Amino acid sequence: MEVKWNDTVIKILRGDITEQDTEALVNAANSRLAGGGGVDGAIHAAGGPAIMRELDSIRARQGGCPAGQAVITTGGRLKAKHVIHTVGPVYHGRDAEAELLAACYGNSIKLAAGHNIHSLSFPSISTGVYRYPIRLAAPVALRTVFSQLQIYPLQEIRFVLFSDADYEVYRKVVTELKLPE
Ligand code: AR6
Repeated sequence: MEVKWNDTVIKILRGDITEQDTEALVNAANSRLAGGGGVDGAIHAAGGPAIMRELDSIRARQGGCPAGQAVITTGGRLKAKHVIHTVGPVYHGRDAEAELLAACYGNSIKLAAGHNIHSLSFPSISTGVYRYPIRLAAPVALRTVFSQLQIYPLQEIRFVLFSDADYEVYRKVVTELKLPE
């Protein structure tokens, strides 16, 4: 499905984020920026070793990346030129986790805008290994992106959901959501 928000086209689709041709992809990384399973593993596998080489130098410079923050690297062999690595919270049901999750989306858009990136694909951050329930994560993701686009109006945002069930949750939430004016 597709929604227009001011000057931005927002697409919600079922698919593999590594195949997206937006200028950048967002990766659901860990705070060591060490690679892993899930979408992180898929992005490194598809993009090749150039991504980890850049993460190695970021790690040497600043250590890892705390939850809620984001760093940017090349996309290596991906169609996307850049990967923005953000670190979601591990879900325990505390209030602070929603804020950290929102910060992942907000900081990713801010970093993209700062690098003159016009189109960006997001996975559903924290809802795999980090166990954030997608029914709770989807409204946080959507609300934050819609509101951040008022400050940084990118041309296109894609939410790329890996399963039919996740796609259905997003579709439902986006139609139900009272969007910021
Ligand atoms: N395209 C789109 N979405 C995907 C793909 C893909 N190719 N592969 C998986 N997903 P997860 P997290 C979905 O676990 O919860 C890693 O080991 C998946 O179905 O990748 O933030 C990192 O290194 C789920 O809905 O990320 C961290 O240690 C969503 O992506 C940790 O996992 C997120 O699941 C981060 O956990």
